[in-house]
Amino acid sequence: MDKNSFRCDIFCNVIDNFGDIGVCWRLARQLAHEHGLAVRLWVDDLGSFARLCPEADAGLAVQRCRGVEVRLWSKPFPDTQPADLVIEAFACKLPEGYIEAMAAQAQQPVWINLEYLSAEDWVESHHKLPSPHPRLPLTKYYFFPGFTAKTGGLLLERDLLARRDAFLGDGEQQRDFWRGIGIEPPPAGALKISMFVYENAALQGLFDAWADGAQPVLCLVPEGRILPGVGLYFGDDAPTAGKAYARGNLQVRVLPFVEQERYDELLWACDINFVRGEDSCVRAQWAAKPFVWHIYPQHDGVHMQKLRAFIGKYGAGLPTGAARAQRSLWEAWNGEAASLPAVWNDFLAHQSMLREYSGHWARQLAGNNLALNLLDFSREIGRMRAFKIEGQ
Ligand code: TRH
Repeated sequence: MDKNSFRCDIFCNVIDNFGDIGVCWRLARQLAHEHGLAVRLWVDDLGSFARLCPEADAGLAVQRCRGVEVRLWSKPFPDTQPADLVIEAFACKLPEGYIEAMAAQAQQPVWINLEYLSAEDWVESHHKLPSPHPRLPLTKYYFFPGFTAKTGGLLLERDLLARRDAFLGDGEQQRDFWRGIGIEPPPAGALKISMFVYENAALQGLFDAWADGAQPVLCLVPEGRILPGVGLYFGDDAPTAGKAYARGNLQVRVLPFVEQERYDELLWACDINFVRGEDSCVRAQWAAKPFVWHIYPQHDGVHMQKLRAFIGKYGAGLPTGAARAQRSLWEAWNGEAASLPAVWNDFLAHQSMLREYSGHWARQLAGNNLALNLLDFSREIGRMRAFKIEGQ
């Protein structure tokens, strides 16, 4: 790392699950690897981080992982020189002392609040809005990821789509993937489905549809919150990674949680992906396969508005029948009363159209790259004029 590199601090407060750290870790790597920034990732839960990056030591307050300096966000916060670019992820509230130190810099850092992803229309008008500090001469700027040109776009590594296409075009890589997870490559006629979701009562009806269906289904379930539901269906009160189950035409394999960089292969290898939260949902879009989104449930129910906003944007380019099939399954999976076998069969009937469209959707989004937009915006704010972005 060049000692003159621009420095970036990313702050991540892990609320629950893996989405907050998932997005921050992905962004940190991208800024370091593709744009030459010296990145420090401050995270308050190294245990969660170590699940995504198993080489990390959850007991170490300072360590280097994959070209990023990973630091424990401890309380009290250590005295530290603020970076040139400061990214507060998901309004996580920076340490007071750090904010004071930012204000005391001769050249003030660019301070960005990176927000959650939403397809709602209001995002466009809130993207890049300034928020002056009430007391100090500092301004924070809101930066919203999104699906339209007037938003910050989505995280996408420079080589991801080429790696995906190479994987899909190479039988040997695919066979290696199946061997790597300890499964014989499935026969051509089997429908391969990945299932990374929250607990969901609708699972039982869906498994019934697959068990009774005409086509063999291989369902790959990374360990996580849905496992008790899988165990309930198969009468196993201790479902764990490595276990296999079968009923009728359905086979289920429970997979270990893998490091973040390997999760994409699972999405590429499957025909249909069930995903959740934020980051896995974006990865499913880059995988360009039909997918089903289990949105992160919020107490006040606002998640259903977010779900409908995305369904509206995504479905706008689909023919009516396919759009209806997608909407019905997504709504049923997210808690709307419906007959799961019926909506599943309708979805499956539109599989080839949904597959074709998912490729079109990914190509359309790929030009709006979040990391590039973030760096361009940082320069626009005017404090990083001399900043040379690598890789442009
Ligand atoms: O874990 P999540 O449910 O995270 C959620 C959401 O982000 C939500 O918006 C947020 O508010 C909440 O957390 C607090 O789902 P998400 O976003 O898909 O993150 C999962 C991460 O885990 C993603 O980066 C992919 C990664 N992953 C692996 O690294 N290995 C695996 O084996 C699997 C299945 C996932």
